Amino acid sequence: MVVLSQPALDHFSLIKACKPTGLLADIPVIDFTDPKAKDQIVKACEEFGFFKLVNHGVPMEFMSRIEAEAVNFFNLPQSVKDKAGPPDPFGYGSKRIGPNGDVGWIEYLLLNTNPQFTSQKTLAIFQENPEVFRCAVDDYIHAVKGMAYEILELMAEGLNIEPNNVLSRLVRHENSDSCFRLNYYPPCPELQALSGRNLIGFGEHTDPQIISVLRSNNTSGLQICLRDGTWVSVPSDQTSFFINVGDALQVMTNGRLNSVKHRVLADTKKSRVSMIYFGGPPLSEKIAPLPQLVAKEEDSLYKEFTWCEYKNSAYKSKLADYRLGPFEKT
Ligand code: GA4
Repeated sequence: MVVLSQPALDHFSLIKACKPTGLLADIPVIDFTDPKAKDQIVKACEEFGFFKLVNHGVPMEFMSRIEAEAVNFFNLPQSVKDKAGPPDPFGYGSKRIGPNGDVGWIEYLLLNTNPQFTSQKTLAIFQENPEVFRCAVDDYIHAVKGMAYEILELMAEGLNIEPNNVLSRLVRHENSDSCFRLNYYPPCPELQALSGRNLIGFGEHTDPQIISVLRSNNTSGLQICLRDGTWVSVPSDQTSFFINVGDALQVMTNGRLNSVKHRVLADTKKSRVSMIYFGGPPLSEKIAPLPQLVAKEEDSLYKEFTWCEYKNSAYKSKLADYRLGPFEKT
């Protein structure tokens, strides 16, 4: 990683554009209506920790509505947006990601999906157009949550573990610690002057939760890291969802499913809008490899921890850190 002296980009990370290379041509695509979906999901999550979901049944209207509202928000004057920030971790953020010095070419809104936790700051997000924006967010989250539950149930069936809600119940729980992120990556015309370099919108990381459901507009930028360490670009598809395995699911499956490392690069001309639902367990939930996936006690790769412990530790880390390290058995 190199930091170059293009004044506007002084504090941002630039990486050589020659590698990563091509598009991920054989990205796993799962048709939700296919009777073989459960086995394909497991295979994709073992190999990549990532797949694209088509025929998902979520109306395109829900996606367009929230995207339009998000664009409206991010186009508001800076002073208005700032009323909803800084993120604590919820609220509006610009450039700074997390509490430990990470930066990216990004603006975002982070929301708790549990309305019980709505703070004054997050209410400020909806200030300009409260009814319409809020409703678009609620409808979208509701639809995507339902889909995430179903994916986790198919996953349990594909893994042959019972009951089939052993994973989904954590995210379905009324105290599930789930959140929702709206990202806006502005175009960066200055980048053109630095041909051969890419600007990091959101640095490499894995998601700490169980499952992440991402949808973006038609601007590419998302890249995933394959098991051999190569980065590949994921072609954008605004009608589909992209699903990530999170750290907690890697632990529960004793490493069988892979929490995928990913990042986002900024574009010179087009803005990228993405929305991600992160399905997490309740804070008090104990996370450990599921006994059905561990033949002998000594095969268990991870120590047991509560989701609260994992989150506290995650919030002390930097984006690119390997957060599961302290929870591995030695
Ligand atoms: C990565 C996944 C989600 O976007 C997120 C991020 C969170 C934040 O932006 O506040 C974190 C990051 C994410 C992992 C490590 C910590 C926490 C920033 C950071 C440096 C909302 C999450 O849950 O973890």
